Amino acid sequence: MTVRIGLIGAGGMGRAHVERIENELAGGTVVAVADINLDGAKAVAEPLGAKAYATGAELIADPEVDAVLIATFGKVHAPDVLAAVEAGKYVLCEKPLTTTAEDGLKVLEAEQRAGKKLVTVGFMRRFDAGYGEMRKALVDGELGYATLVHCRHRNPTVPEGYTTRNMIDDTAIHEIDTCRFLLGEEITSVRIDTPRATSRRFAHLQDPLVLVAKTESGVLIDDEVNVNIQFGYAIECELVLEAGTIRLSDQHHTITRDAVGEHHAICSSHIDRFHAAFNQEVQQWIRAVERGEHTGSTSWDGYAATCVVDAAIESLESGGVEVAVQMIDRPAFYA
Ligand code: ISE
Repeated sequence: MTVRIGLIGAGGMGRAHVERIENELAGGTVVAVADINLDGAKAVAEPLGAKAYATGAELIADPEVDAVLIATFGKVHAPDVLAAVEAGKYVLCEKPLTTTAEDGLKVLEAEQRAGKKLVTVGFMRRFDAGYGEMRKALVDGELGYATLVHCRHRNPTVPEGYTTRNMIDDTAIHEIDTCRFLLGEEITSVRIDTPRATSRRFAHLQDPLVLVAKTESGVLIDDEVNVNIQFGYAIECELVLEAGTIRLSDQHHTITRDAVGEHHAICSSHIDRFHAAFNQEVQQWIRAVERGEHTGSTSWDGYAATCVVDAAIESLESGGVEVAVQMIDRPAFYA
């Protein structure tokens, strides 16, 4: 069977997914594209012979769409995720699942009413080989348990519309999920530190900022979020265990030596840095949809990450105090 995918959101991320589904992956094809900008939807849909819609609701209602891929901005995810779940369709939604914990709860409730897990959140780092090795080392346990995780999340630049809130709910959310995934436990409190701001930012931004979090077992996480670092897209992560450390390597394949010195290329965005992880994520999702199964992170993961974001925003707005993360008990459905 070929999974007939409907894409909502014809921006850069949506187009990158179309490219991988049509040219790199097996088992799926994009049959419909929806975007609030109908011309944008048509520009992506027409070369594929796919249908174009101006709303996600119309695309979800199309009986020829088997599964839905949402790649719009976070704050408009909730109604489309809920509509897909209510239509009984599998949905892969880019992060954040929702931008409020309240909307996250609505998704959890709708999915439980549907009686099966239908929602996968696009936390693609879970499919990155390096993070996978780190997780395996933790599970194997030879180096003991984790005590600290040091993370750095650096973007070259961001557009003027990008807010300090987005540095948490759109950028740091990746480390929030990655640390939950690596450590296999929830984050219980969080605080935001605000160092001297770079002059290479739009004036409204607090850039960089550092998110400091603690987990149930007491692991301390520090995450430098720096969205105007200029030189490239750079993700670092070091796990400190009792008897060793594990550090994510850079993603270069070759090193050049010349008159300038020894150097290698640096990625420019998440789309190239995590290309292989995105491919794995979407390929596994297509295969799972074919079998009628869920794969990847759940809406619980999306909800839990949003609860940590909410606490971080509260800390930011209250001058950096440590804020306890509030979340409901994990329903047995997501055990
Ligand atoms: C973007 O949406 C991503 O998901 C990237 O991984 C992140 O680095 C960037 O800051 C976000 O805006």
